Amino acid sequence: MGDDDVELEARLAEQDVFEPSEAFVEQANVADDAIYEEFEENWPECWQAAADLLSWDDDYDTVLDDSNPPFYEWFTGGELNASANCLDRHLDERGDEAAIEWVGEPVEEDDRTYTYAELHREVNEFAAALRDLGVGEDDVVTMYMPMIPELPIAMLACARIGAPHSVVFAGFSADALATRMNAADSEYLITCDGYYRRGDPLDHLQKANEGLAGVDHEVEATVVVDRLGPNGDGFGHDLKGTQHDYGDLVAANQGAEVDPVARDAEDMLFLMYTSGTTGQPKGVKHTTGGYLSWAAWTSQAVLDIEPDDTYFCSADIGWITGHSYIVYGPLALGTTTVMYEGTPDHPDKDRLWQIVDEYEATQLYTAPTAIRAFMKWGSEYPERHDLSSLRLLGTVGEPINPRAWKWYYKHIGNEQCPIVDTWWQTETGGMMVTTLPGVKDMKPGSAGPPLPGVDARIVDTEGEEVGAGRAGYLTVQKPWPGMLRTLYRNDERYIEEYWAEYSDTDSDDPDEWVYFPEDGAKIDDDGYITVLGRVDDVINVSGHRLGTMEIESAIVGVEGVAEAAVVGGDHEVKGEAVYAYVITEEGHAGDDDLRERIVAGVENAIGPIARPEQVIFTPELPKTRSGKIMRRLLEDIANGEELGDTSTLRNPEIVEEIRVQVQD
Ligand code: 6R9
Repeated sequence: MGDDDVELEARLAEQDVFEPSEAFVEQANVADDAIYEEFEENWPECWQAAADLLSWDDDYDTVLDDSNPPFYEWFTGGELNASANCLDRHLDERGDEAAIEWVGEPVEEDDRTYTYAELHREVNEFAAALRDLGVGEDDVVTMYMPMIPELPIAMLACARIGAPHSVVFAGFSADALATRMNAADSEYLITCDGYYRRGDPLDHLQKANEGLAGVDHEVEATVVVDRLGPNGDGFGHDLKGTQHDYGDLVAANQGAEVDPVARDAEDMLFLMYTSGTTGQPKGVKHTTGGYLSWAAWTSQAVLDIEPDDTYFCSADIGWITGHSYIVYGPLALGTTTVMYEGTPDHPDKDRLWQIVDEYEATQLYTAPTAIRAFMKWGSEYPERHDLSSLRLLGTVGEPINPRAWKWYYKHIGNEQCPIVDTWWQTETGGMMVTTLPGVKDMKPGSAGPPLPGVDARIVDTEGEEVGAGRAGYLTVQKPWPGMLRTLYRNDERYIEEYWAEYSDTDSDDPDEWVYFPEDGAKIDDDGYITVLGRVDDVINVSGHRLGTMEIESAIVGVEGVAEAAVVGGDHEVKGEAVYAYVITEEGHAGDDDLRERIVAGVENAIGPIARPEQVIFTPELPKTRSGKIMRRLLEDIANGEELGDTSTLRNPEIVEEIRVQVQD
């Protein structure tokens, strides 16, 4: 630690409340505290403010239809098109301004700027091509693509013709792709030949083709973007059959214009699969009117985005953060959104700061796991660059510890930028709990109060509100426009997963319905919420949600494994890491070979992000007398913590045997 850091720690360590700077407040999009009361008194009509940020082809009749909870409908009767809202309506005033600044891996020096006019043009051309391939309204189109501009182009092209997209994170495995295409009966895939990772070309089409082999229905067409050019020749891929080259399709449709399809506000804009407690991922359904207005309103109110900004979110579009806050929110507001390909430590550990400097980014939205890594690498990396263009900083994905918060505040924001710590989920569509940066003080470690009009409360197991300081469960007691509408083709599971816990599921009174995000939390006297983490069997690795069941079933699928239990253990940078406790089958040794096959099995089934940090072989798992695995105990072992009373276990002797392996 340098002298500066020592001084910073001393000065900032004591401080637990931070005010936004006057300079920020003066220009903030929302600067009046009265908004909280106004929205509460005027709920749900207050959400017209969000809908008003969009252009509607047909006005809506009702703000909220809550006649059939929890199947809420927003802005009913309204019609709009998401691609027209993100592109066409900006053309007159901002046609020549940058819509997307794409910063590619620094291999080819091929950064690209798309003005709104250029983006509009290519989206139209590709939309025409998709139609030619047979894509119709409501056909689900899957995208399996890394951070290349053709991904947002494809998303907007689908939105233009009313075809919902389902983006599968490029780091997911072939199996994960197949599972998601099967679950959605998706007959179209858009992918690419490969991409660069730390300077090296990586074969992606092979993985896509393996995934396609696992699809249980006919695939009408696959579109392949040529990202690597001659650098991909070594992979030897030839497009065959129903595979098309993206470049050829766009060229063949040069200058084509496709009228944006007027979609009902409640029509599906996209599906996004996310991990749950069971092995089967959940297909979260988002709609055109509610989702887009939520993404736009929160981008304006929380990220303080204005059209003249150059806004930079370092997330991947394969996750919800990228959907809402790289693509839809920023483009709906007509600003410049920066997307980058690669990793924050290549070619050097100043990649993000280099981008902020070069593009003069005004906001940076990133994840605590990244901030913890930056902190570890040291402040000399940001110090190499001029970061004075930044006006606001944000974090998302997991709780941020006060030390990391303060490092971010000082070394990236120069104590001038407010930080918004935004709690939300794939299911919520956009931000729910965070400070409004021009209005509220910040408390490091605490996300802040619920946004105006959001009725988030902390309750106990009975659903009763708990007092300040006590841990409980986070709930949302009123619907909001950006909420998921259901789990795709599975209304029952939608109710079971999110509502059953605290609702009277026989009632048609919306007051009896409470949304449960499966996070633990506490609240302080000022109404600031500190989110404590998941309370289900989902772990959060580097801000990514992984179901322990999914990982366990991958491990049990490996030859030689009899049983497995997966838990999250604390990790300095990743937040949580995967710990796998494994019982081998008779005749199989728990050796390095099996360990390697287990790691490979998890990577094949899910992807490298789910790779176990440790595989611990054990003859038994600690179980209660009723036969339940004591996960809490396995977590304590992973975290090197003192183990409490184990005498109620069926097999207490096993605990010490496992502990010695992990902790000593
Ligand atoms: C946007 C996103 C959602 C889960 C969520 C919670 C955790 C997200 C957080 C946070 C504490 C924050 N989470 N933001 N925990 N503070 N600011 O991350 O969506 O991938 O669906 O994950 O992430 O546990 O339930 P998703």
